[in-house]
Amino acid sequence: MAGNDGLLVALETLRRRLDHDLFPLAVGDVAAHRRALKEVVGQLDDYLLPRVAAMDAPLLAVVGGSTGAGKSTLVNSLACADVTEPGVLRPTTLAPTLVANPADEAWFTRQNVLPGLSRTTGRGRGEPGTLRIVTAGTLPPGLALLDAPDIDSVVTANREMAAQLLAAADLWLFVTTAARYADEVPWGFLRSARERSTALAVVLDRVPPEALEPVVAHLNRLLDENGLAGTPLFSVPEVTLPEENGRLPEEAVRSVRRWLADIAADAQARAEVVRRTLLGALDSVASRVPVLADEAERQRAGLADLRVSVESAYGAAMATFDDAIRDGSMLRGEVLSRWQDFIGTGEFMRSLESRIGWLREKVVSAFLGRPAPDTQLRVALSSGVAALVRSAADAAAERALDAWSGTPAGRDIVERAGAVAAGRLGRASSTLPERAASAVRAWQGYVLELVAKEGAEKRTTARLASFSVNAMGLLLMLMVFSATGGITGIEVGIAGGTSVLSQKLLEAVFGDQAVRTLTQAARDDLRSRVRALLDEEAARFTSLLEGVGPPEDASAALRQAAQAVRDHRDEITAPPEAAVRARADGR
Ligand SMILES: Nc1nc2c(ncn2[C@@H]2O[C@H](COP(=O)(O)OP(=O)(O)OP(=O)(O)O)[C@@H](O)[C@H]2O)c(=O)[nH]1
Ligand SMILES: [Mg+2]
Repeated sequence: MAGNDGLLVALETLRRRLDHDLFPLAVGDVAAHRRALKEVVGQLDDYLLPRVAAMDAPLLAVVGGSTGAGKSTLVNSLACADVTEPGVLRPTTLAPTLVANPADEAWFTRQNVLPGLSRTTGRGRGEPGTLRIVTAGTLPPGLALLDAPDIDSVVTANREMAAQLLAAADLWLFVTTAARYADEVPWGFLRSARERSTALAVVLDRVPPEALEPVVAHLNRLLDENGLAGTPLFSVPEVTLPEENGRLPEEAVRSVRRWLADIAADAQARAEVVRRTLLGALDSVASRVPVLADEAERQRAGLADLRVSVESAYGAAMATFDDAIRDGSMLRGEVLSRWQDFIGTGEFMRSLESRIGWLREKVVSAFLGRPAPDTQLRVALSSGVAALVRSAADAAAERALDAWSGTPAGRDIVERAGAVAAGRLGRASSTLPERAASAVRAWQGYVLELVAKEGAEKRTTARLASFSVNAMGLLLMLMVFSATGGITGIEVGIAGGTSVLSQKLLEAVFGDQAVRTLTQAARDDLRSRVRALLDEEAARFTSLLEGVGPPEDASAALRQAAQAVRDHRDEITAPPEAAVRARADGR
């Protein structure tokens, strides 16, 4: 049947879209979302894709239910052969056994249905995680039975396997007993069969003769109340099993056998069962995928939040640096003492401000005569700036790590990075001092170039020569850290004095407009170098987010893929006669 090619393509597209790691972060109830994703992927692989690709393939009836309900016994009895092992220990069946007519063996042996389970054959119990395939000529061709592990024992793997198998079934043969039929777990499965409109029949097994009538009545009522009215219900009496084979006598399973044989023999009935379950599964998948898309979006938002918290931590570090270069604090301490060495004595400094003209001569001679203090001042400036960058980066690292550790998603990422890396993340990186020092050196080189260029342009070469490019450069560096306000009291006399003097000297050489422009250029250059250092620091965090999470268009693509499945669902047409009947009814 080629009429459902569009649907097959839509399903294949959807399957590819689900192949991403959609939920890597601990955002919301991520375990539940991962489970939901696994279920949808499972149903596509195990059932929808192989079924839509081969609508005429044999029908798979999965025998599921509580442990000890008699599933394996029932399968053996229906196959009239010991194809699977019943047992007294609970649970007995750990690996599923599929029984098919030899004519259908090839379809099931090839990894069409349930491709994730490796196939085994032969006698004995299969290994958990495998699918044992056996043949029985007594089963009609066109319909295979699958003996599933239980849905309710203490073995988690069994419950998960049973759920996976039921999701791969064209038809559920749900086995319960007179003792267990009102248990909650089976009803959870039965309701999900109803929600997905899976073709279903219930076998009430091991019924003591005296209980038959009331239990069947009650079970029918429960089916009714759970929206499952009309579900075929078969009862199998509790009998003494023959010692030689432990199988139920033919008359006990006759009604079930006949019902299955009728479906197997009638292509139309079989197609109707397949169609019903298939449409239900298609609709269910199409409605579950948009929920996954929402969650994938939430994951991306979680990642974006983590990025924002890093940006804000390092943004704050940049602001700290900006404040520090503007508030004059750089011009205290070591820089101030070196400046005083450079210019003369402390006393000399204090007498400066009113006597700039006189001072200029003094300064000129100081520059000419004493080259050493200018190097020391530069070193002092350089280590002052480097220390500032380091402490800002330390604070940012701590803040970013705190922010990440405060959210489950962030903790997740940090944990993945490993304990050692996480320990390092909370401080500035070990190479930062060196990189900061070299950035400051590069900046100082840039400032000297600025001064040399400005001098050449202004034809102030003669004047410059007397002050020297180095000395002018140094004054300009000091200007970058001079207060544009904010220094008060005694500091004006010291730190303020430093900058006032620098400014006067520079203005004397270049003119005041040029000094403003040069100062701005020098400050901008330093800021951009520091910005680059901090960006590299921030990248230690953001690089951990690279490639994590769904791609940008994942959610939209998922919704679109689900919609495409919905758009093509009607390619699963009713069998011809049913269609004719439907039309005759005016539907
Ligand atoms: N007397 C009697 N024993 C039965 C009947 N049906 C099943 N049993 C026994 O009950 C036990 C459990 O039956 P199984 O067929 O292994 O049950 P199951 O549903 O496959 O159990 P799990 O594989 O654990 O999920 C076995 O010892 C069977 O021999 C019955 O109608 N009469
Ligand atoms: Mg069993």
